[in-house]
Amino acid sequence: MRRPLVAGNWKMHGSRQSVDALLKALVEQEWPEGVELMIAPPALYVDRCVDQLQGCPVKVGGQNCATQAEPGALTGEISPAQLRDAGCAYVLVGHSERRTLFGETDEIVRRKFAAALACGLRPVLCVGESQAERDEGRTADVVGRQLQVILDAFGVGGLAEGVVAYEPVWAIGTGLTATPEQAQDVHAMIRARLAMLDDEQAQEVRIVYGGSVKAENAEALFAMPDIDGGLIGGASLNAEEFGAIARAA
Ligand code: G2H
Repeated sequence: MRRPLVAGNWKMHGSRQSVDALLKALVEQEWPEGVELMIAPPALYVDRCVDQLQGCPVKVGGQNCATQAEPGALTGEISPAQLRDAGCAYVLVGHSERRTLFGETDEIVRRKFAAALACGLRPVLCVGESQAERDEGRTADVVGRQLQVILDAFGVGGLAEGVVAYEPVWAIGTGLTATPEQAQDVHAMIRARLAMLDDEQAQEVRIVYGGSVKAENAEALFAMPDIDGGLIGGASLNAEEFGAIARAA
């Protein structure tokens, strides 16, 4: 049985004051048993999140990391070793905003995935197609290519150490959500691709959905057989709504 993961990606939101208020409200939520929970705050606030979530089942993750674990002359970067040292359990890699706005290639994503695993972090590998790619019928090609880079390097077993997040770019922050059936189709395609390599391990890999998930659409998405939770952006900035989404998993 795969344990669902409900993760919040706070992106570049928050101040010390608003983060403290959100953390207080998160601590007061009723969290479901059997669901893994994580928030990825801006790196500056990781420390206070780890401190203030002591005793709360919500884990902390990074939104991004450097391509290497070792210290070095990389101004502005944060290594996965530093995230681990600060108390993170997870790190997002290859989010579409990193790929499209910051030029992250599949090769950079592969190196981040490797560095995260080497530090004992669980990488959340984000994959997904743009609207144009979907319209051209290239969803399977694009998602397949993004996965293959990781599979070539680490196999299905390596991927199972992390999590796959399917986030169709056209559904991110747009209010447009993939229907449960659209999302399930891609999740099933991903799992089938993994199963061709290793059926047993493919059943262990968690594939979460991201893209305008809210309390009102979470239950239908999470009811799909290959959707193992969600990566939640905007709606994770509200503790009550994030709690409701977690309880729907
Ligand atoms: C997709 C998602 C979280 P949102 O980026 O990663 O954000 O739920 O705001 O679409």
